Order: sequence, then C-alpha cells, then structure tokens
Amino acid sequence: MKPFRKPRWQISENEVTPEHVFWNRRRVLAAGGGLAAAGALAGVIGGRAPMEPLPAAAAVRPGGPGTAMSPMPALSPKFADAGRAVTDEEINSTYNNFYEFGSHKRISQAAMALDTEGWTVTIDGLVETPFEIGIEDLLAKVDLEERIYRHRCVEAWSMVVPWIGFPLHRLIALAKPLSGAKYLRFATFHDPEVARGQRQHWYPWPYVEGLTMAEAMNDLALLVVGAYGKVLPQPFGAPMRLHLPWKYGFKSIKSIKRITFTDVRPVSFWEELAVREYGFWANVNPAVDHPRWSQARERVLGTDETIPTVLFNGYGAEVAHLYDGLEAEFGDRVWR
Ligand SMILES: Nc1nc2c(c(=O)[nH]1)N[C@H]1C(S)=C(S)[C@@H](COP(=O)(O)O)O[C@H]1N2
Ligand SMILES: [Mo]
Repeated sequence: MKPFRKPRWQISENEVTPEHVFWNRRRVLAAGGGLAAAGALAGVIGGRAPMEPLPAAAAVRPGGPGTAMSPMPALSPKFADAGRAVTDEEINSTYNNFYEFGSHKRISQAAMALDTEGWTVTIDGLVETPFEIGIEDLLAKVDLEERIYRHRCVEAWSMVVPWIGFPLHRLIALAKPLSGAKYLRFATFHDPEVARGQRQHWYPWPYVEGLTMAEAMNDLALLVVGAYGKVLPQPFGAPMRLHLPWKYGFKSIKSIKRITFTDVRPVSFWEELAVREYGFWANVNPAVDHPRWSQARERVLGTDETIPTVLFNGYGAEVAHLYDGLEAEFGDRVWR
C-alpha cells in the first residue's frame, strides 16, 4: 500500500519514547495504590508540574493499554476456532499497519506515544441525539466477549487474532440512528505532534473508513477493545478499533474518535489516495486481483506457508447475502 515514495526527510522512529520507558511508567502507576500517589507520579513522570491538577480520567483509569483484561470476557463458542493457529502475539504486535505512525510495518514503538487516557468517541450525524462518550462509560453499557478471527490484509498476508470486543450493532442500538441513516463513517484522531506519520501531509488525514448500515448491523462486525487477553495495546489501534474479518484489513480502522451516521457514502482514506486499487466494499475475493498483484494466495504471518485465499475470507455464510446483486452495479469494485 505505497502509492508514494517515502521522502528522505521522514522523521526516524527512534526519536519516540522507547517502549520499556513507557511500560515502566504504566507499572509504576499500577503499583502506586491510592489515587493521590498515582496522580502525583503521573504528574512528575508525564513532565507536568506537580502543582498542576490532573485531569480526572488520567488518575482513575484502572488498566491502560497492554494490561491484563479483568475480568477476562468469555470466549464466544461460535468464534472459538478460526481453523488455523492463532498468530503469535509477539509477531502480531511488531508487524502492523498504522500509517499514523509511519508508512511501514515497524510502528509498534512509535505507537506507544498515543495516550488513550480519557479517550472519548463522538457519535453524531443522523442520530436521535448526538453524544460524546468515554471508553469506560461505553464499556459499562455493553457485554464483552472474546472472538478468534482471521484477518486478511490487501497486501496478501494474513493472521489469526483473539480479539476482545462487542458487536458494532450494540453501539448502533445506543446511537439510535434516524431512518435516513444509510452509512457509518468512522474517523480516527489527528495529532501530528504524537503521530509523526501524520506529518506526511500528502495523506488525507485523519484515516477514514465507512460501512453501509446493513454491513454494520451484521453480527460479525466487531468493535475491538482488547487482544490476547489484554486491554488493546496501541499498535493494534487502542483504545477501540473495528474488525471486519470478511473484508481486506484496511477497512478495520484503528483508534476510532468519531462515528458519524450519514446518508452519503463515505470516501475512505485509501480510496481517496488510490481509487483504482482500494475501494469502498473491499470484500476478500481470491479471483479478483489487485491491479498490481494476485489475491489468490496469502502469506500466513509467523509461518513459512502461503495458503489459498478464500472468498469473503471464509465468512461467506454470514455476509454473502449483503452483496447479492451488487456486482451488476459495481462490478469488480465489490472486491477491492
Ligand atoms: N487508523 C488506522 N487504521 C488502520 C490502518 C492504519 O494505517 N490506520 N491500517 C489498516 C490495515 S491496512 C490493516 S492490515 C490493519 C492492520 O491491523 P494490525 O496492525 O492490528 O494487524 O489495520 C487497518 N486499520
Ligand atoms: Mo492491510
């Protein structure tokens, strides 16, 4: 996914806080006990003057990204087995697409700079009443479950991930969309100070993705807040991302800040960059090649294997009906 050459002046990743420093800060906070102690430490370590009052959210957040999910949600019987081995966590967390932090795979350290404390998501557009909600408050309104999903990137590699999350239709129920709402538009943050990839101004930041209402209501569409038994770590798209296992990976937007219900089909980040190569539907289909490479097979991360790619990434029984008759209107666009 590289329509542009990386310029020579691109900032190197090692200017960002090393991972071990970050994790130590989290551990100190967790061990700090009382809120006052945690607050004082956060003030000092975070570089804030000790006198300055801390925002409440920073002091009371029980577990930051990467801490154990507690209580651990139950494994969904329907998605307990993806038919292939779960990808090793270490491999998965050091091979990521997260262009906000660089247009390459080794963004995991840089992404640690993303501060998710006090993170809110705005729900707006064609809904009864627009609102902004904190992640903790949102999680108090839904039931979490663990689901093991296959993931197929448009770049012809794949992995298997034990996600923790809740169906997107639960959030849609909370949002109470109006009858005119036909699409959901998802957008991430825009903070070039922290996300240095966003200084690459030729990209159309923020990252945007979209779904039809019918796709979003499908039970497979998962809002993800954890992985591998942990609160979702930053490289995976903390604090909340989408996962759509039947579509190419770029549809599964990370670090969501805003969900807008609309009657206009959203134009996604990749569609805007290269409309011939990446479109709105992007359903996995081994028979329709990317303009620059075959989609017939996929490289399985963590193994030496390539395996045949399967229509809808093997989730056709759940989602194929959503696309009945669509090829007549959109042709191959349904598949990229
Ligand atoms: N915000 C944002 N979301 C994103 C991306 C991105 O660059 N930015 N990359 C996408 C792509 S191409 C893929 S394959 C998956 C990768 O998810 P992973 O890093 O957890 O494997 O995230 C998707 N979501
Ligand atoms: Mo991807």
